[in-house]
Order: sequence, then structure tokens, then C-alpha cells
Amino acid sequence: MPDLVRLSISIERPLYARLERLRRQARFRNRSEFLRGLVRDKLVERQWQADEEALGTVTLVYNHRQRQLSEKLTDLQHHHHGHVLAATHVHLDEDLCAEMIMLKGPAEELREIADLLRQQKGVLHAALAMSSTGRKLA
Ligand code: NI
Repeated sequence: MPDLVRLSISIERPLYARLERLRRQARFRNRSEFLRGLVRDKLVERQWQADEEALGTVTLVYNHRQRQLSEKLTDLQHHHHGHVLAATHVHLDEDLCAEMIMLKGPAEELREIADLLRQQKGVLHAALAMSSTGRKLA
């Protein structure tokens, strides 16, 4: 375990109250752990801004009866096979499908792949969860 540094900070009372509300809403009991999480969130945000190696998951919802859509989504993943770590397909009902595609690579390339997937006709919703390979977060 790395050395721990204890710090004391000054913060305005209303801002402290807001911080505590955020901590409770996030269901953190431990304030230190909550603050570590905030710092790591900011670090991951900076990693994406700086186009560093990143991990991302695209969630797609679409109707598989849309002509050629399943084939297009598969073609796109094959074309970017160097960035696709895994994909899971779930049949939500008779018509609708959800697909989770886990990607790894430079952040901007992951954004581009997510945008390409999102733009396909018949995709009802697409969300990109921007995460990290975990390096430089400890
Ligand atoms: Ni399906």
C-alpha cells in the first residue's frame, strides 16, 4: 500500500454541505474514499481529453429487423478489431436488441468508433461509458 498523506483542507460551510450531500447520494460512508473517487474521476476525464490509452464501453439499443443493421454493426466491429476487446448481445424482446461493446485504445479513436456505431440507421440509443485502463490512477 502506498504511503498515506493526511491533509486538512478549508472549505466554505455551504460547499461542505454540498460535498456531504453528494457523498450521501453516492452512498459512500467513507469521506476519504469518496474524495479519492472524485480525484480519479477527474484524472480519467483528463486522460480522455489528452487522448491517452483508455477503456470504453458502448451500449447500443436497436431493432434487429432494421434492414442490414446487424451486419453493419458487426462489420464495423470487425473493421476495428484491434480496439474491440469483447461484445455481448442481449435479445431484449421479439424485436429489440442491446449490445455492449468494450473498447480499448486511444481515447479519440474510441470516440470515433462509438460515433460510427451511433450513426447507423436504426440505432435507437447509444451511450459511451468512458473509463480507464487503470494506469496512473493509484
Ligand atoms: Ni438480438
